[in-house]
This record gives sequence, structure tokens and C-alpha cells, in this order.
Amino acid sequence: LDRKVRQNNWEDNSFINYKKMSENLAIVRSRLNRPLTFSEKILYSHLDDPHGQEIERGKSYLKLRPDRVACQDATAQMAILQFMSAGMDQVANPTTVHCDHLIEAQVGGEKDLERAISINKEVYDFLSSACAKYNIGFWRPGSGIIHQILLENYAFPGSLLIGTDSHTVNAGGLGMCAIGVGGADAVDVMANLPWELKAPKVIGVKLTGEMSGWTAPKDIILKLAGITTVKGGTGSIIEYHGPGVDSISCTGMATCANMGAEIGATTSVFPFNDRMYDYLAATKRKEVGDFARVYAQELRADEGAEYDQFIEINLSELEPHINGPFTPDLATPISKFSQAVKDNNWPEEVKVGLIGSCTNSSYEDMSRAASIARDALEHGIKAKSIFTVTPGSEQIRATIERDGQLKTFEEFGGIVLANACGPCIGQWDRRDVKKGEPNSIVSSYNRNFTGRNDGSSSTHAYVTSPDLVVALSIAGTLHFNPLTDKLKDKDGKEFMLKPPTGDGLPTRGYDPGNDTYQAPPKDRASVNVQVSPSSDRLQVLQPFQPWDGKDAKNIPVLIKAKGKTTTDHISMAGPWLKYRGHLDNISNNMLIGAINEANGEANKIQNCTTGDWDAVPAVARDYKKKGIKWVVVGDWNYGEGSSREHAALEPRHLGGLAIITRSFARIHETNLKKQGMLPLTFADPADYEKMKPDDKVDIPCTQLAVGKPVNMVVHPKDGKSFTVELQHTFNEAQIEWFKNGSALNTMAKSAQR
Ligand code: MIC
Ligand code: SF4
Repeated sequence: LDRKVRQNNWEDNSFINYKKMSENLAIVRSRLNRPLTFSEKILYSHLDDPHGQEIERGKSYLKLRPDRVACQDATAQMAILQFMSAGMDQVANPTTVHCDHLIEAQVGGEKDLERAISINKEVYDFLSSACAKYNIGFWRPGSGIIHQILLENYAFPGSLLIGTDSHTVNAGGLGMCAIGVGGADAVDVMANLPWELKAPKVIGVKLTGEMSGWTAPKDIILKLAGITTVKGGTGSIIEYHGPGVDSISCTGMATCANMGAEIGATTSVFPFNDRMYDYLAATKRKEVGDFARVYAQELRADEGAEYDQFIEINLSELEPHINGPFTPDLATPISKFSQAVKDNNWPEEVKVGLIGSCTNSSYEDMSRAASIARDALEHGIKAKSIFTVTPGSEQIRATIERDGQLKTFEEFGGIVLANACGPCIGQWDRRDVKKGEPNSIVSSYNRNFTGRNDGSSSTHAYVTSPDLVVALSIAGTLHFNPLTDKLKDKDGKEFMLKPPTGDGLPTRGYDPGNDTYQAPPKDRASVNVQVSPSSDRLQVLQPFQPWDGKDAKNIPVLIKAKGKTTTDHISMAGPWLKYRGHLDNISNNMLIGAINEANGEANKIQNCTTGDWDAVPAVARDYKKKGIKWVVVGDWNYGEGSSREHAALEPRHLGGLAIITRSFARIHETNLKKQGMLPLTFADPADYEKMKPDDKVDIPCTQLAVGKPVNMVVHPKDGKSFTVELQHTFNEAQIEWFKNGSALNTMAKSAQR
């Protein structure tokens, strides 16, 4: 294990430290004296203090030393603005920034990219200069989606990565723990503080049998989402294992890991195997693969390791699935889907089919999808629906251009969009339907929350494999099942589509395409990072005020949100992505998608001081002006979805004190704590029902102590006051964040000492 092997082909000074990892593991092993699961091995081998760390799954807070940090442009702005206020001259750990979220799909790849570069110039300039200054690798717009680039270049078995995007977990396909975090967590690691994570529980998912025909790796996670629901993975790592694993390509494993975010899992891992080795070799990292083979014994679970929960999926029986609309866990096997469409009155025409995204844009995905399109073309027919393709990276785009799949998609009627997130995150200038017109779209993406793709709450979005997206786009209807139904060729003769085929890896190797990487320069001291005070896209962060030391009395419920409140409801993306570096401006989208229980409407709440009904951000600003703190009441899994810390920064900026829910999604809960907010949960979830939108509450902040409940007093508008017990997960150090006003203030304070 003494070898010096570089982590990647871009950095000369980042090496794989299997030696140190195995030493750490030996220490932990001698303490725990029990078999370890694979993800435990990865985490414990990255402990800051393997001797002293308390380790109890689901209980202890682990202090970890990740190998690297990755940020995408929409979250990097806030992360870097926070890092700048830490006053260091460079990042302490390898870090990269990726430009992928800010490119809007309009007419097609090249033109859209040009337009994005000009519209976002100020932000790209800021990121590129900040990266140069602080020694961060910068992937320019056009390079592709962060998670694809991490898999192709930086991921390696056994490593620990954090990224400011919930789908960072995608890299689990290469046998590592890759975890999505908010920007403030990333700043900790950039500033060389240990990174904290509640020791996850472990869900074992055993795969048996073998996939065939129309079933794709995506179906594993679509099925699993149906079993666990969107909150079933919260606080847990999914560990895939069993004989079925070896039949899945490395990129297919990445797809399963990617969508683990949709069930709330901290991350997902697959044991290191030959499929991963082959992928490493194909992406010019044979040495990394060889080194992993030396360390292979620690790149899988120990014999007899115990899981907290166990699920088995037989791949031989697994049907293709379609999940949605509006939530990724509404899983329906294709054989039952047509009936579900009828029963629920979902619009049956497929208006648009979209393939690509960080979930499904590998060479294999593109090849299989193209094989179906080719089959249709050979029968003289094309896509009936509008059909779009977003390649995951410049490397994928160049390779499928060289190998012909791209041309097939174009002949098929497809529009090839930029190598970027595009319609997946609402960067879509959609023109084929009017806003508000009920319609259906089918994608190979991972999320399908209301309004996410095109800003219209009437769009029914479904997620499925790229294979099914192509098949349904040919038929143009949700009633089509390619396993049983016939299509008509150009002469009206019936035929059935052949099941997809395609290479996992390109036989001629990957074509790197255009060079889109900017390495940090040698001389960084002279680089200037500018934020114009008059900018409407970037704003230097001002520290939040520390807690005033008092209990909050008689403060209003700003909104009692009913049902699903994802980060897309709390801080919408799409048109708002442009304000991700400007806290005051982006705060104008705070909770505008959340449904007010009082009237069943979005973005219409009553101001308790005036009685007027107004937009959520407007009322919050009015309270702030009047010096009134407020709380939000929310339902289950509040803050599900994105890692965007704006969903926590905005309520903090507009004067919120606490968010009180039935439960939280992991990243959002941490983001709230980091920004000095109080995430609290009902000890008895039924108490959610007792609260009314026009209640006032007392929050006894002085009661905040580790492991102790907080007793909130509720004053209904009419009726007697009552007490509700609230729980929290603050530890000692996190309580300091609240007291100091934020984690960043706490960091600044200890730097002064
Ligand atoms: C998403 O898929 O929701 C995003 C956009 O990639 C987010 C990050 C963001 O909001 O910037 C995520 O998944 O964390
Ligand atoms: Fe981009 Fe969509 Fe992936 Fe998020 S889920 S990183 S928006 S492609």
C-alpha cells in the first residue's frame, strides 16, 4: 500500500492514501471488534480521530476528513462567498467547481451555450477568478454535469467526497462514499476543519438474478423508491451487494446510487468489482484500478457484517418502472402503468421525452437509447413527441458524435442540448404548451417535483429509464408498453420494438472532445476576485446577528405548509438560479411554491399585523422590518431534494427563527443549523394537526440543550393556549452555531482566539 498513486490525471499532488486508511481501520477494528459493512469501512478510515471517536450507528456524530470537495455553479457561489469571509489564501483540500446549472435549453447545444456564457458572464468570471485565486480546479461551461465529470475523472474506490449538490451520491457507482452537503459544510473542509456527519445506519440491498430485455439499472432504484418512499433512506447509507451486482455496468451502478438521493439516503455504495476496474481503465485511470485491487479486501463488506434493514431485489423478475407524477416514489411497473394513467386521469399524450441528466447519460445509456431510435428509423418512423438529449459531459458528447449515436438521435427528430442540467432544473424555455395546460412529459432524470422542469404546476412529469423514454416518445402515448404492444411502421404494418442493446464502454475508447478545464495558475497572489456592489447577481455576505439570548414570545406562524415541501418549493430553481449569488434578491422566492393550509394556495398568506393577504416573501419582509421573528410549520420530510442552502439562508435572512416540522430531510436540517436557524420536530407528529396558520407561538430558546426537548407554547387565535413538545438533533457544538448566529460566525470567532 506504500505506492504513490495519483487520485486523478489533473492534480499532481493529490495521492490515494490507502495506507493511512488501512491504519485507521485497524485502530477502529481493534476497538469495535465486529465485522464492518463497506460504507462503515470507508467512513471510519476517514475519521479525524480513530482512537477517540465515539461510534454508534444512528447516534454519534462522526468527525471526518474527506478526500475532496466538489461544487456546482449554482451552489458554489454561496460556498465561495462564505469561504472568502473565512480569510484563507487557498483551499486546504482538493476542490473543483463545475459550470452546469446555469445553461438554459432553448434551441440546441452550441447556441444555448453561447447565450449562457454571455448572460452569466459576471458569475462565470467570479467563479473562474475565485477558483484561480484559491487553488480550485475550474470546469468551464460546456464541460458537462458535475456528477458525470466526477465519475469520469475524480472518483476512486474507497474514497470520501463531499459535494454541494444532492446527487453527489452518483459517485457511489465507483465504490466510494460521495455525500451531498450544503455550501457551509463544504467551507469547513475547504478551511481544513473536520466535517461532521451523524453516523449513518446501513440498509443492505441484496441483488440477485440478472437483468435482461427492457429492464435497466434505473429500474432497481425506481423499484426501491417505491418500497422505501422518499423518506425511507433518511439517515442511512444504502449498501448494494449480492450476485446481481456484477451484472451491472459501473455507470449503471452510478445511476442507482444517483437516485438514492430521491429516497433521502445519505449515500449508496457498491462493492469494488471488475466492472469498476474496466471503467477506471477506460477513463485512463488503470493505475487507480490496479491500486484498488491491492486494497480490494477493504473495498467490500466484511463477512457477517450486519445491516439495520435488509431488502432483496431479484433482477430476473424486475420489470421496467415509471415513477410519478410529482414525486419520484410513486412507482408503477410498466405492465400496470396504462391502467394507472386511466384511473388517475393523467394526460395520456407524451408531449416531450427527455433523456440525459446526471442520472442517465453514460455511453451505455446513450447507446441503448440510440438502438431503439435506430429500430424505429428502420421501420420508417420517428419520435412522435418532442425529444431532447442532454449529454452528461463533453467526453460523452464527443464520443457519441464520433460513434454515430448522436446522428441517430438527430435523424429520429431529437434536439441535442448543451452538456448541462438544462430542463432537469427548469432551465428550459419550453414553448410547446402554455403554462397551466395539463400535459405529460417523460424523462430519464431523477426528480419530478411540481413545476421543476418547466415552472408549470400542470405538467405531469414521470421519471424512467432512457429506454422507456425513447419507446414512449415513439408511441407518443403513456399507454404504450414496448414489452407487449405493437407499433405501426410507415406503411401501417405492425411491428414490435426490439429490446435495447448497447456497449457499456466505447470499444474505441472515449473521445475527450474540447478541453474545458482550467487548472489553478502557479502565481495566484495577483489574481483579483471582484464582486461589484451594484451587481444584482452577486452580493458579499454580511454576518448574521448572534442570538439575543432571549426566549421568543408570541411570534407568528408565517406559513403552515401543507403536504410536500421540497427545496424546489422553498427556493425554486429555473428562473431564480440567476440569483444564487445574491442572498437578498433570491430571498424573493422564499417558500413561493409551498401550499398554505389556510387557503390551499401557493404564495398567498395572511399578514397578522395588517390582515392583508400577500406573497410569502413580502409578508416576511414586513415582519422583519417590524422586528417580528417568525416560524414556519411544515409536514413530513421538509426540505427534501436539493442541497441548496438558499432554502435555509433565505428564512434566516428574512428574520425567521425556527422551522417546525414532522420531519426533515438530512441536508436541509444541517443547512438550517449551520445558518443559525432552529430546525425542530413535533415529538408527537399528530401535533402538526393541532396547529393553525394563524397561531402565535412562544419558542423558549433558552431551553435549548443537547438531548432535551423544547416546549413550545401555542396561542391559537381563538381558544386556550397549549404546550407542544418539540425535539431537535443539536449537539453541543451546533448549539454554539445558533448562539453565535451561524456556523460561519463560530468559525470566525475561534479564528480570532
Ligand atoms: C437539483 O437537482 O435539485 C440540483 C439543482 O442539482 C440541486 C442543487 C441546487 O439546487 O443547486 C441538488 O440536487 O442539490
Ligand atoms: Fe443537474 Fe438535474 Fe443532476 Fe441536479 S439532478 S445535478 S439539476 S442534472
